[in-house]
Amino acid sequence: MKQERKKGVTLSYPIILGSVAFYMGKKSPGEHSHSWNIYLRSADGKDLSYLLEKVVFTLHPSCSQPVVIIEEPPFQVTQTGWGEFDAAITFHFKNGIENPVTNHHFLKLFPEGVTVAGPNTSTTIPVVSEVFDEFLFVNPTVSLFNHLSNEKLLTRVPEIGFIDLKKWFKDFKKESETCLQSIEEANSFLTKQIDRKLNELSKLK
Ligand code: SLL
Repeated sequence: MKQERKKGVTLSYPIILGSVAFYMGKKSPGEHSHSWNIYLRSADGKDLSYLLEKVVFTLHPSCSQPVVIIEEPPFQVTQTGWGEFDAAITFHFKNGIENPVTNHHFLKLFPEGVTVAGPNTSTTIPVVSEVFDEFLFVNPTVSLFNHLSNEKLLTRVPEIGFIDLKKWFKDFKKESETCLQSIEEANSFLTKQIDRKLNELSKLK
């Protein structure tokens, strides 16, 4: 069915692609040293099932289940393994509002600069890797536009699941505020420097 579209409008929806990996230590079954989750979540804690029909996680071919299809939130896959790899994550949108889009997430098992687990590797603090991204809807359908513009509708639907993982999630809102503050400070510093130089130059004339 052809849907009416809102021309000249681009809507963005903030998302996070992430992974949380726990070293299993002595509990490791055979060669599998880690248990991990790779997931998609909304950056603002809202429910993505309005937008998504399914999410397809294409993992490394050596994984026991290399392709996992998730049709309900939470959009996550949990497995055990021994190595890091790049997972492809394909988003299939509801009612064909957009064509499917594929993105990638690198599953990190080891902390920065380390390639194997050592005797001091924690089994309780995981390696968390989260990357901020956005769904961009160019000329969105009118129903999607109305839904995403209705803040009340969105806030009423909290994100489902992720109960055990939630405490490891990064606070991107706080991070972006800190980042914005640094940019503002840098901006004001540079403006002052430029003014000073312009002042010096005007005196030379
Ligand atoms: C490496 N390039 O060599 C990477 C590949 C693949 C990891 C890592 C499989 C687990 C299973 C698994 O952990 N593969 O048997 O299901 O380090």
